[in-house]
Amino acid sequence: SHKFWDTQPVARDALQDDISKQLEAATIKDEKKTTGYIKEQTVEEIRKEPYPLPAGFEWCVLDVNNEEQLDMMYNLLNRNYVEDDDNMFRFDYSRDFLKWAVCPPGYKVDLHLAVRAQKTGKLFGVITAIPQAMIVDGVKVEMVEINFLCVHKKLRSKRLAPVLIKEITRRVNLTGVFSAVYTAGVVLPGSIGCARYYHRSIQFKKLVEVGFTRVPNNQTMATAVKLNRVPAQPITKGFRAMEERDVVGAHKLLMDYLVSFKVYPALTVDEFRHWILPKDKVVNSYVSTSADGTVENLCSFYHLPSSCVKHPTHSHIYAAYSYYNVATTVPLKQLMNDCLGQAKAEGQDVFNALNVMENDKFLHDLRFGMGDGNLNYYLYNWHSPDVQPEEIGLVLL
Ligand code: YNC
Ligand code: MG
Repeated sequence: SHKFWDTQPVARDALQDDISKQLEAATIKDEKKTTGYIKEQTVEEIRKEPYPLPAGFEWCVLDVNNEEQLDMMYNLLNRNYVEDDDNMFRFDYSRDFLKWAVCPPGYKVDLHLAVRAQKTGKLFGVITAIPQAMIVDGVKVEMVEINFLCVHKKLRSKRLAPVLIKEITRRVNLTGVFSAVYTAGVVLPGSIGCARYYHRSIQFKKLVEVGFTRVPNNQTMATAVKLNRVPAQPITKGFRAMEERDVVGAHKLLMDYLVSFKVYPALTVDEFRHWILPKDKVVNSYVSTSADGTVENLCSFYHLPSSCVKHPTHSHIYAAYSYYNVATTVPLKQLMNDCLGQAKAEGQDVFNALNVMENDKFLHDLRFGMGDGNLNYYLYNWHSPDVQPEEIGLVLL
């Protein structure tokens, strides 16, 4: 049972429930009532006062355009954010990445929420929300994306996370938004689907040295290195970095493509420009166009290094994460192979991709290996049918 989550407007996990509940879910599907609020609310009925914190702590917001406050957020996450199961690696989102991730068009500083010690001002917790309309089973709904929930290691298991979640929810609700989307490695109530990470080695030798991967039993280091080579030059004709002049066409290409998925973001042109236009060491994107400039193919990845927590010489694994990709005039596999080449040129050690959208079409042939651990997709206060990974058209950072 979940002391906190059982009180929240999220779908109950059919797998953990009894058969009558599953039948109930099936009935809802038959009536085609697959999507809608779980709990109807109005702004007027939302609590006006912040939730209380334990003695000695207070709420604050983080202005990430202020270097000192950005540093505080960066340091909390760099030391306390997500680690792998063996505690060998920890996400090290860069400062520039964090600014980009929490400041899309329409962002609100009030939703970059933190908990600090009253006396010292030291940060002990953070959670962020950014606005994003989503399409769920064909229905458009205003939502926020929740990310960067983190509690300092010294304050773990003291029920601070539910307070952070309740307070961000209250603040979001006061803006007239009542639903949210988020992903997490852990299994919690409210999951609508589950995807898996796959990893493609680029700097194979380094990945072995840091303990991220191993030389397969039937291979030598030299053969493994050879097998993981990527094209030095793109195969796709006209493949180049995306530019401002491509934005409108690439936006149309992506949105026309995303319509085929059950869950995807309803990106405006401005949001698309923010998320996809290249930003050094943050996000890379590439297009190819027809002679008249029509964007025909698009691929992209974002930069999320991990610290090697215990390694004596290697400080980081540099990882590219597959973002949004659309291939219309070349095979997706070819486009992504070109993308791997660019990731290598950008200094990446590994290329990661979820088995969402059509990624399954290239994962095997391009030598991606299955990771351990799932990424669960969640909706807060919005009914959705369960979705298979290939029905998900959303990648969160
Ligand atoms: C988690 N990741 O189940 P129950 S992902 C949500 N997301 O509640 P305590 C989580 N809930 O089961 P700790 C969660 N992890 O009793 C744990 N919980 O009902 C639940 N890790 O709280 C948990 N970042 O404070 C339990 O736990 C309750 O001290 C226990 O803190 C948890 O950003 C955490 O993995 C994750 O920093 C902060 O372990 C801490 O352990 C930590 O005693 C490393 O909490 C970093 C890490 C999570 C990354 C992410 C998405 C978060 C989504 C949050 C939910 C948003 C709901 C929608 C809100 C807006 C609504 C509108 C409109
Ligand atoms: Mg706690």
